[in-house]
Parts: sequence; structure tokens; C-alpha cells
Amino acid sequence: MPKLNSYFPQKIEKKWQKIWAKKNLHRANLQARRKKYYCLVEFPYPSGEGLHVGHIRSYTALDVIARKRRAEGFEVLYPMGWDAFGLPTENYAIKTDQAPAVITKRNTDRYRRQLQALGFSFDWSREINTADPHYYGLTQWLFLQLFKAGLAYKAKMPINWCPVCKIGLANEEVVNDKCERCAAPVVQREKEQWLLAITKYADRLDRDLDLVDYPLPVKIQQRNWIGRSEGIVIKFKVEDKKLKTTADEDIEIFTTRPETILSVTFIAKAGKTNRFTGEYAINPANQEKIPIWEAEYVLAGVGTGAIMGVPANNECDREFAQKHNLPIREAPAADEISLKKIKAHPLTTYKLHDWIFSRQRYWGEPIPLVYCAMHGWTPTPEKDLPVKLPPIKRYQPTDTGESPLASVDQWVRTKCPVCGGPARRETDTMPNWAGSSWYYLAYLLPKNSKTEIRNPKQTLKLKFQNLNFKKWLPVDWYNGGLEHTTLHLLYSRFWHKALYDLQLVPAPEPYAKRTSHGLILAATGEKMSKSRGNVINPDELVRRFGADALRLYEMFMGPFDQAIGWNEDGLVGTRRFLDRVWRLVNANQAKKTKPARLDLAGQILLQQTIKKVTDDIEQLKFNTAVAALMIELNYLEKILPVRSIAIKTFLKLLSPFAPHLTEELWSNLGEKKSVHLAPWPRLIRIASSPAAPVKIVVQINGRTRDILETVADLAEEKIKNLALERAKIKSRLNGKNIKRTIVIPNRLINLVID
Ligand code: ANZ
Repeated sequence: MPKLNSYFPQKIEKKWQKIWAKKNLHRANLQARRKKYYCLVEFPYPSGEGLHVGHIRSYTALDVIARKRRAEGFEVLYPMGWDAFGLPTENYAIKTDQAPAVITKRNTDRYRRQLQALGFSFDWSREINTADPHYYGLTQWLFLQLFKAGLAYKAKMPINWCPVCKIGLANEEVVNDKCERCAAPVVQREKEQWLLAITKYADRLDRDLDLVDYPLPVKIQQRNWIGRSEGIVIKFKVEDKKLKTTADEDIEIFTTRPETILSVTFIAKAGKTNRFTGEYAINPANQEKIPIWEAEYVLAGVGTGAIMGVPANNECDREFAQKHNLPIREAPAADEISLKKIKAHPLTTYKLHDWIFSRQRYWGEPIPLVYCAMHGWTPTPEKDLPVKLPPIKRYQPTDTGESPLASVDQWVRTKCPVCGGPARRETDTMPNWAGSSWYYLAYLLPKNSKTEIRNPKQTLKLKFQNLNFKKWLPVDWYNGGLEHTTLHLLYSRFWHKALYDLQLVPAPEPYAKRTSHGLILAATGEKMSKSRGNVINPDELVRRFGADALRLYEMFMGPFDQAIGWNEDGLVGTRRFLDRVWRLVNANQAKKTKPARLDLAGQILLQQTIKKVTDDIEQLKFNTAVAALMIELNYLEKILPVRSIAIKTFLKLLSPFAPHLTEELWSNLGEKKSVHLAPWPRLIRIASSPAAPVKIVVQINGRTRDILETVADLAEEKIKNLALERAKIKSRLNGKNIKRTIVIPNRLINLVID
């Protein structure tokens, strides 16, 4: 027996990664004639902690899809980049006195190295970075298109203010109403903010969910967040205080339950306190005089900002009535006819609020607007984009709660683009959701976009319209976290729709299909976090087990959409499975006897494996796809030596999960081209292939002498031949003449002799 070499992933993985990169194996040709497939995963925020095992779950899943699609003949784009602006980097910059750009560079270098070590088939030539001035120049330009379309406006808004740190905090930095850094109670402070009018798109964001393939819980969550509600506005006359007669003014209330109008006992309008206003309104249904209150629970931004109080039917109203001694009355429902007489009109309202788009922070895209006393807010001209972040010494926010940019006087002072007079730049920056609102478009920009897109001969609008968007949009399959359902996923759908209306993109929705992976938890079932010290470092796992074993484990660990605890034994198990695959191929090569074809049972099993793996991958049932491969391996191990076609089919099915090991074995089998360029195995119908073999009773003159196992629906002649070959039958027949043969298909053969 020749000594079998062992599986050393550390040796082969780096080697193949280099070869694939050199051959541009995963580069997408956006001009290709073939059908396209655009796979997308949420690009990471390059934090100081490095890659998380949760990233690997999502990225492997779509890597499997991307590899399968390539094998099915599609031109596949599977890109990667960095969502690089954000608070943690800025806070770390403040703490360690380093430039955020320097920290970001270090972190992205590390992430890239980590991702490359896992063998994902990303097209690295299209890597993007939202903090790159070329990138954020385009983010600024797109923002200006929204501004010009009337979708950006400035308004006074309450923000979270930490009186100790003297800074405005993002919502994420407020934990239980306290400052995340110093634990001081956070107060609300009025501040002028930029807002994006996402509410103008509320209706379409709700309705167009019908156009896309998202998991039902994701659609429901988005719909609840948008909070569409169809009701009517009813006018109540207000009694003139002095004359005690009805005045000309009305109070308009919004309700979804007009038939409860006879049970109304008060009116309440949005207020900062709960108090009686001293005024009365007249119920148009029964002319009753009812008090008008101000109530905290009535929201200013919803409906008309006023309600009719129906304590008998509405929980909030009842609570309020009980607290303030207002009557609770249960009257019959008003009928259609009496309702028709009331002055009312239909209204659709939404819970969604406009999106606060300002941050008083350094590490974000500067909002490219300039303020001039004469001309108000004006866009920075296209030729002056990007408005670059100026280098500064201190990233600390200022005492006034202004962005640190406000302290860079030479940067703030500028000229009005309209009149050339003195003007000031906006010092607020965009939230970290800005760059990710259009990044799936950025991946489609020409590779030399840095120079080309800046070529001033053509407007950016024309350039955008000339891009390859028509062929490549929408994204075919987008996987990402459930936590982004009402943030990033909603925000980017909104940007996309606004750009669609501006004829910058050709399709109404950015993502045709969305899926979500479950969280990976610590072994104890807790969330993995730095503070708990239970974070798993993928670098170490790749070193110990190999990237393929880690990838395979994350696909095998449990149902993809469910949360699951980390279990290193599982990883040991998938590594062992790969060791066995390695030995199988080597042992098969080493056998001296002539390799056999798969017998019928073997062929059937292989076809079942192809079908199972093919179907399960599409439904994200990676765990059961891998289980099918394990069953196939068990079988192949027992029947060596077998012809290499069977082994190769098995390797091809495994290749999306374990791309390095399968590539090495594929080439050991003498293949010159990559396993990843080979077509996906096709299901073939085996001649007379049964679901399961059948047992046929063999009788001689009506007495059972033997039982033989064979495939179903075999021709009579063939069954007879099989029966005659059986030793037991041969000896009993002993050369005697068969007078007659009776066959019951799939069950029995009776040989009649003298
Ligand atoms: C009378 C009534 C009777 C109501 C009843 C509900 C139940 P949904 O259904 O969630 O869309 N409402 C209207 N404007 C409001 C505001 N600005 N702040 C707080 N509440 C407001 O909610 C619609 C209902 O929310 C409306 O219908 C109104 O109460 C309340 F048995 O009117 B209803």
C-alpha cells in the first residue's frame, strides 16, 4: 500500500487563493452577453474587532449561491467593500489620538486579509470604500439630487444631548436614557437638522413590497414600521368661548373607527401636558357638547394631531378618561346613513417619520451645502465635489454641540456659488446610513471610475444614465441581518425610488430577493460581544481547522435562518468529514484493481444527492445539503475503487462549500481546468430507475425457492434471465425444460417444469 498523504488545508488554501486571484477567476464581466446574476451581502463596518463568525455565515451562504450560479452558466457579480464611516472609529480616534482615516485603513486591510483567507469568490477588482473621497463625492452628488428634488429640508428637531460630555448623541449611543460613555442622563435639546422626506415615499415603500421576494416577517416588519392606516378626518365645530355659540373654526380629528362616534366623550389634541383647554366641541353626530383636552398620548405628527376620545372602545382613551374623570359611555355603532351626513373626508396616514439626516460628527460625508444670507442654502457646484473632510487636530465635538468641523474656520468660510459673496459651509455630516444607501450601484461603476466619472466634459447625471444599470439591476439576491429591516433596507429602498423618479436607475426596487441569516451566539446561548469576552476569532479557527472546515461548519451548524450557539465539536466534525473526502480520493487513486462503474443502487443514490444538494441550496437549507453529501461519502467509501466520474460529481457538489479542498483533489485527478469552472451536475434519468429496489419471489411449480432483488419494472425476459442465474434455482432445475413462465410484475416469477 502506498502511503497516503494527509490533508493540510494550511498548505493548499493559500496556494489556490493565489492562483484564483492571478487567473481573475471571480471577476465579473459586466459587458458579457450571458445572463447576469448579482449576489449581494451587507458589506462590513471595518471595526477594530475584525471579522466576526456571523459575517462568515452570511458570506459563505451567498458564496455558495454565487458559485452554483457560475456553474449554471450565469455571469455572476459578487462584490465586497467597506462601510467605513461611523462612530466607533471616531470614538477610537478621540481616545487614541489617531486620524480616523488611518484607523480605517488599518481595519480594512485586516478585514480584506481575513476575507481572502476564507476563499470567498468576491470580485476584488470592484472593492469600494464609503470613506474614500471619490466614493463620498458621489454620495454627496446623489444627496444633492434629492435636495434639488425637494426631498431634503432643514427643521428644528429635538436631539439627544449629554450635558456632561456636551455632545449630541446618536440614538445608538443612548442606553436606557443615559449617555453610553459617561452614564449621565440624556436630555432632549432642540437643534436645526437636515431631514430627508422619506414620508413622501411611504405609500410606495409599502405597496411595492408586493413586487419583491422578501421573507414574510421582513415585509410585515417594514409595513408595521411604515404604519399605513386608512381612516377619515371628521370636523367637530368648536364653541366660541365668549359667545357660547359655535365658532367658525373646526377641530379636525383622525379616526379609523368612525362608527364609534356616538360613544365619544371628549376630544384630545397633541400636547406636552394633559390638561383641559377650557374649550368645547360639538359632536356632529348627536350635537352633544364635549370638552377639548390636550393629551400627551396624542402625537403631533400622526393623522391630524387630534382624536375623538372613545373610552368605551379604545384602550388609550379609556386610561385617559379614568385618570381625568371623563365619562365612559357605550353607545350603539352609528350606521352608514347617519355617518354620511357628517362632514368628513378620507385620509391615509403613516407612522413613519422623516429621516433625520444630520450628525454633529467628524467622520462622515460633509453635507455639500453652503449658506449665504442672500441665497439661503445652495448646493456645492458639481465641479467642486467631493467636499473633502479637512484634516483636523482634535476630533472632539465642540462645547456648543456643533460638529468638530465647525471649528475649522478656513474650511467653513467659503463663497456663495450663486453670488460669490461670503458664505458658510454646512458643518454637519451625513449619518452612517448614507454610503450604504446606494452601494449596490457603486459596485457597478466602471473600474476606472476614479478618473472617468470625474471627467468634467459630461455631467454626472449623463454618466450615471450611461452605466450598465439596465442589465445589472436589480440585485438578484441580497442577504443580510434582520436588524437592518427598518433601517438600511428601508433607507436604501427610499433612495432607490427617489433615484428612479429622477431617471437615474431603471428599476423601481433595488433588491429582487432578500434573505436573512440567524445570529451565531456563544456556546452559552448569549450574544457574542467584546464586553462578555466570548467572541470567536476566525483567524485562529482558519489556522487550526482550515477555511473549508470553518465554511462547511457554518453551513452545517443548523437551519440558516435560525439563531444558533457556537459549538467547536461541530467544527471538529466537519474537519473530519473533509479528511475523509481527502482519503477517499487518494485511496481510490491508489487501488490497483480496475475501478468499477457505479451499480444501480449507487447511481440512484448519486442522482438523489445531486437533486438534494441542488434543491436545498436554493432554499438555503445548507445543513441538509451537507448531510446529503455525508451520506454520499459513506457510500462511496464502501465501494472503492470506483470510476472517477462519480468522485468528480461528488467533488463538484461539495465545491461551493469547500472550494480549496475540492480544487486540490480535482487537479490531483488530472483535471487541467478549475473545478469552479466545471458545469453544475445535471440530473439524468437512469433507465428504469426505481424509487427503491423490488424483491421478486422466484417459484418453481408454485413453490417458493428463492427471492431476488432487482430494479422495478424490469422486462419479463430479464427477470427470467436473472432467476435462471441464481444458484438455488440452477441446482433445482438441473437442466430441465421450462414449459411455461408466469410473471407478476415486480412481485413474482413462477417457472413451470415437468
Ligand atoms: C376612534 C377610535 C375608536 C380609534 C376605537 C381606535 C379605536 P391605527 O388603527 O393604529 O392606525 N389616533 C388618531 N390620531 C392619533 C394621534 N395623532 N395620536 C394618537 N392616536 C391617534 O390607529 C388609528 C387610531 O389611532 C385612530 O382611530 C385614533 O383612534 C388614534 F375603538 O379613533 B381611533
